[in-house]
Amino acid sequence: MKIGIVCYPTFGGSGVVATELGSWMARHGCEVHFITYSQPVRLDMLQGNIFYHEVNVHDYPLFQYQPYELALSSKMVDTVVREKLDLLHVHYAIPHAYAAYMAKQILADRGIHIPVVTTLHGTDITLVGRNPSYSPAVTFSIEHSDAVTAVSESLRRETIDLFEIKRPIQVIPNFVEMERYGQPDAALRAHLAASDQKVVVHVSNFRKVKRIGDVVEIFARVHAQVRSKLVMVGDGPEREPAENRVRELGLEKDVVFLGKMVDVEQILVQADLFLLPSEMESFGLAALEAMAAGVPVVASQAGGICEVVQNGITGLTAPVGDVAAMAEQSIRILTDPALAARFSAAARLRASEFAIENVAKQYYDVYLPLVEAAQERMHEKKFG
Ligand code: GMT
Repeated sequence: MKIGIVCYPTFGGSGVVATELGSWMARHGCEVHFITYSQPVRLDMLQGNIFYHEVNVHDYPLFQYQPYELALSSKMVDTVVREKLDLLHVHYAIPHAYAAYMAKQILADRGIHIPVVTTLHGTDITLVGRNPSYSPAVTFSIEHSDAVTAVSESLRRETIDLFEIKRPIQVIPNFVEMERYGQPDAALRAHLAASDQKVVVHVSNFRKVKRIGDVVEIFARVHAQVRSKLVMVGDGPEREPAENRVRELGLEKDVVFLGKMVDVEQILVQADLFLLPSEMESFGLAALEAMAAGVPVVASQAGGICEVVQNGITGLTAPVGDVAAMAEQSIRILTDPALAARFSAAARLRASEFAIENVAKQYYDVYLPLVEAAQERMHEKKFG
């Protein structure tokens, strides 16, 4: 099968899911074509069956805003025709589902029927998509996709509540490659923290929804009672205010900002605790990755997090913004080795339920009947 994947090529969860799903499909005999504005950060171009088509938006002084959707639709049309693609899978509704709808119409005009699968990831619905400036176009393009998937039951429900969607939405969760999460490296651990310090980790794109301020406040309370170090991985608009707050609290020696990292698992396997106090989170891929590394999670009860982190089994959860509760929960885990070991084992076991080989297959099962139906339709048109 020849699949075209459209995604954001950055460090965000949707880009990671799209890239790793594409790599898995390529390893399992599909030809995978990424169509995006720059090469996805986690994409291994040396792996066979992987191709990359860059969307170029040409600057023209008349335009205050450059028409990316137009360039993307045209690139999709061009790639489908040239590479004889069987299906387009777009990750993140805005503007990808909309651009795919246009590409599909242009191709239909040329007698090519290309099925479009749209995967909803979260903020494309819960934050950006619901904005009245976008919602009619988002509703339309979701409704006109050939199949729609959402990464959690929570996101599926929210999509139905917020938009008038009649088309069924299938839940296919995020996934992990369990084999990537090996044993901790003693030298790296020694580099990150002193031997008597606990390592607390947070990974995100440092946007407002992540409540980075809460991460710092929770850690400040933990640090007052447990010798510990906070390792912050990622970058984004909330990093600077967080660094300022860390300085105000006098914690700069024990809080380290590592910036963006491709191999996050190297840090996760060193951690004693993972913090995710987000305002909203359709799934919480970062928490799942921590669990795959056997790390207990303390998180907010936002969106789909509770479908991943089992309160009292793989970690502990509290209402959004309840910094005191999350600090108390973190201290409990960090000071009770038996509890931490129990959570750690259960976290890894729970993560294995989201192993890529189980989840990627669910996407393939969505693709296959659509591709077969499209081929049949084109065959009928040609031969009557
Ligand atoms: O805001 C982010 O975390 C990035 C965003 C994205 O689309 O890149 O992540 C969303 O998609 C991830 C992959 O499906 C989910 O695991 C995240 O929970 C979701 N983020 C939010 O809902 C805030």
